[in-house]
Amino acid sequence: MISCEKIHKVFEKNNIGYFTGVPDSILKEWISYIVDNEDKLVHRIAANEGAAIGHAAGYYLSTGKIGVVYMQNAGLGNAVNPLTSLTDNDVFGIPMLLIIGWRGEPGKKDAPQHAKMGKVMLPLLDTLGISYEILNAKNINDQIKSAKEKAERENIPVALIVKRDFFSEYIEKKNRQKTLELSREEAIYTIVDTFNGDEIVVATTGKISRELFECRQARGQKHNGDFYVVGSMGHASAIAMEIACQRPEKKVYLFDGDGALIMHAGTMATIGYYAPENLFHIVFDNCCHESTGGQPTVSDKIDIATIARGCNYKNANICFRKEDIIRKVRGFKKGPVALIIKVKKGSRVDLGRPKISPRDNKKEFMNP
Ligand SMILES: Cc1ncc(C[n+]2csc(CCOP(=O)(O)OP(=O)(O)O)c2C)c(N)n1
Repeated sequence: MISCEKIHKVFEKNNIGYFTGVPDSILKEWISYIVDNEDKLVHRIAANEGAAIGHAAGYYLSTGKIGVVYMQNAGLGNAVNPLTSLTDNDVFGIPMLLIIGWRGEPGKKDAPQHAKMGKVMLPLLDTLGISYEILNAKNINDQIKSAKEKAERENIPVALIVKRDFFSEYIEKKNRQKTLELSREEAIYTIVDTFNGDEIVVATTGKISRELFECRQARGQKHNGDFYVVGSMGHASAIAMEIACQRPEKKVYLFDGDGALIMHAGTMATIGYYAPENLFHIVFDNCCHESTGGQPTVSDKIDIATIARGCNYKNANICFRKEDIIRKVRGFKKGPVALIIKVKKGSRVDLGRPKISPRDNKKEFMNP
């Protein structure tokens, strides 16, 4: 294990002060440290990991210095295009460091959506021609120094892989909690309690799917109307839109998060263009990536309802209280409409994961 202070001393010594990315729970402590120290370093919260590569490229192009891109290995998928067509030495040759959290490490227990990338991450980096090292607390000085030197010498991205429990606990200094009443879980229960049992719900990655699953259990309801998009962060919207287009007789609810929505926000334009009347896009907006440790998103300063209207949604509203949620959801008629529910950060410590496998979820969903 290593403390966040210690790794940052090493970054400072190597004149590295630019950090961008999308969070991962393995990197939780370290990203909290970065957020707390934004007065001493540059931090850009990226929409997705591909965009983070773009930010670090822009930083290098304008300063000649290398930046650090952090991500969960799931995000390597989002980053492959800029890693092959922007930073690669066959194209522009742009150096940077990639710090990648290793989910789904073979032999370690993890959720099913991480198994494949966990297995193929190192071969994928080999295929991309990206050299890597697995970070080791004892060698951290040498590893960061030599990765930086290699990146600069060869004009390439170099990856440093982080295994679970690498960073020691870091207690956040900044209080990032908003003074909001409603929890995301309460909001989910409130909506589910308005249902008549015939709806389809497509739920996004992370705790939104986990809370919906537990809500169904607690209410003694079946899961066969729910599709839990446990991986593929940001793509629940595309899945829900198509289901709504193909099943016009059903009301389709998309349970989205602000982080997931921002990650692939372009799908809002596609939804607005095809405009399925039976699609109701609910965004649980806690201004953070709560599922990976509560790191901020940029949603605090953007107006998702206005974006939805600009994307040709029929209507979009923001609400804060249970009574308003009930009124709005009961009033849903013609979609696509968006309802942005402002919820506080946090969740139950004993929150479980869907006990149904993704394949069984698919089977039940397709044969209700
Ligand atoms: C491509 C990709 N990048 C990162 C992650 C890690 N991840 C899982 S859930 C999550 C946060 C989602 O935030 P949001 O949609 O706002 O929902 P919340 O957790 O706040 O309910 C992140 C970053 C991932 N699964 N996939």
